[in-house]
Amino acid sequence: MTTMEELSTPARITWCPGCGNYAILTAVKRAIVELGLRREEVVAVTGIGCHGRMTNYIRVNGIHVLHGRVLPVATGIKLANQRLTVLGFAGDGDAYSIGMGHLSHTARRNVDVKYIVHDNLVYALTTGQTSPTSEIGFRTRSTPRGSYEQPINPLLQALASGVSFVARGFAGDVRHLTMLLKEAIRHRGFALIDVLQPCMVWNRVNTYEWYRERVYKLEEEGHDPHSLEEAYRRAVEWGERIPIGILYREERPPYHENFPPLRKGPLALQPLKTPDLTPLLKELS
Ligand SMILES: Cc1ncc(C[n+]2csc(CCOP(=O)(O)OP(=O)(O)O)c2C)c(N)n1
Ligand code: SF4
Ligand SMILES: [Mg+2]
Repeated sequence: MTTMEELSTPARITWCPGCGNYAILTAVKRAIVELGLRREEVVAVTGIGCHGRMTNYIRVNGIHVLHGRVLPVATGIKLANQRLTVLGFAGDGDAYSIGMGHLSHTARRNVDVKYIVHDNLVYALTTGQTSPTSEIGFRTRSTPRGSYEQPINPLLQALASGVSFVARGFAGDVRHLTMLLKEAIRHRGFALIDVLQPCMVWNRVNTYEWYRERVYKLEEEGHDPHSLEEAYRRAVEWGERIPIGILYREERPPYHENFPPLRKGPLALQPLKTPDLTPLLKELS
């Protein structure tokens, strides 16, 4: 059984003090420990951004990929070996800007990967520009007079794309986030958790205090996560009240169960057959 200590790495953590990424890191480690997963069977895929350092700070298999390409790489890993638990970590820029197209296709295929979006409503690593989730009026270096673009709603996008497990977490509540991660990992199929992640430097509006005054837990209000209609109704809530918890979950077969080449088991465990090309080469010569 993996312990919290075994999941730590000697890397010096360079996130700013108070950054919401610390809570996400702790929750992920706790979820792995509490689910009794072997760290050798967990893979973390990270995009480019402050969140991308997750692979440096957690001792599981890790790959740091191109900006916006977390889901294609995570899909490839899962299809090669379904025994692995594949966790994708992306920023709001990564996931909902350059990587947005991948969301719909991973969703419709129901690939069994877990997508954790560190949603700080800003491009942090590149020193503060608006992201697709920045609110109207949000002042950044790229929008000194305030953003004038309508933000996207990631939960609505996920529901409309057919994501089979849609949740929102808050980095100010590690215990609740751990619960969400455990449920997402247990879910058979694609799971998205959009995590409200305060950034201490580039977002002085959506702070821990700002969220604490607004977040409420869906499970404490009798929300039925099996109702798509209910999920849509909750997903549009923002401002005075912001729901966290599991918005929607649906049971349907994950991609690898329908994908014909995988019926004989994981590709990684199938024998390598080198075809005899001699007849073909003779025919072509
Ligand atoms: C293909 C490509 N385009 C642009 C960039 C520049 N870039 C690096 S990180 C980033 C955005 C980071 O914002 P986000 O994904 O929200 O991550 P955060 O730093 O907030 O965690 C951008 C645009 C890049 N590295 N690669
Ligand atoms: S800039 Fe923001 S997101 Fe990046 S490490 Fe600092 S607090 Fe965290
Ligand atoms: Mg961001």
